Amino acid sequence: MRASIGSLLVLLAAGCGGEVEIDLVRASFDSPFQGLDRLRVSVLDSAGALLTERDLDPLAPDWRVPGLDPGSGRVVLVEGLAAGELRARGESGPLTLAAAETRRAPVPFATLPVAIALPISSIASGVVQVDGRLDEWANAPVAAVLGARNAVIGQPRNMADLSARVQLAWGADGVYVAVRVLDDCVLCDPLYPDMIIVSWDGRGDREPNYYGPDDGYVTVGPSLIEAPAHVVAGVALLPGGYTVEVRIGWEALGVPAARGELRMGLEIEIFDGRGGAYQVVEAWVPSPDPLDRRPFPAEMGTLAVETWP
Ligand SMILES: [Ca+2]
Ligand SMILES: [Ca+2]
Repeated sequence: MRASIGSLLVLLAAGCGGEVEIDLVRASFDSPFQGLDRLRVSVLDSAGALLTERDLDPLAPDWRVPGLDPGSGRVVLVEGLAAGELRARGESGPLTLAAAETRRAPVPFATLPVAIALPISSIASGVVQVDGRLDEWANAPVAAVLGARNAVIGQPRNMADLSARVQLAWGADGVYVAVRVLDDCVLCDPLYPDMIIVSWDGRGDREPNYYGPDDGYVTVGPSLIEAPAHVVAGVALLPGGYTVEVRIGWEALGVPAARGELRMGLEIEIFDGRGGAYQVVEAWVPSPDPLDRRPFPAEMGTLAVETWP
């Protein structure tokens, strides 16, 4: 089955006939619609304010959100719920909704422990420099978010205290990970440096209690970068947090360069240090003890390398 199902579209219709086709890209092995009793589509403005929200029939072939005013910086959030609990999620990059123009944009839509990487040529602009600055990712969709629900140690006071948005892509050189971390106290404790750790299981063979040659991790924060061979990372400080960019080469992942449709293991953890401890730690897929050891491949979430368009 092709991963990109063209019929799963959300049509955002502006006045005067403009339209953005939101193409919900799924992984071939994932069933993000299964068991949902509610599919909620929200359109937000660039400041995160809700412009419109509607429930859609999860079984319908496509959906229409009409009557939006033209504008830029619109974000489409697609959430799948079962018994009131969030099960699946997708989020577009900022979209421009113009009158009398039809465009198509991808939104990776997956159950929560699955994240989708799209071709970097489709979602990032220009040549990606792995320097921690995420300019190239300005229009890319969001593959995963970390927040209070991901807390495994402590609890963040709010999103500004500790949260993250993850964007994923792949290309000839490997898998790219871009993370925007909100942390309102960066570099507050030199003994407990703020950082993220990205871990992978390149072959997706889910070793239960050891790391194979296709598995590894990279540690990146404003005061440290520790990367194994064939992995490069960069970091940049921003007001209210920091941004991280990582490229994991195919050599580190132990697989040949992808042409699409690969399944791997992936984990992302963020650490917020202050006052002599890591006060809050969030893990994209909760793992046993992120301060004690890295998750083994069998404990990681799943990364789907997919093609689009
Ligand atoms: Ca960059
Ligand atoms: Ca492995």
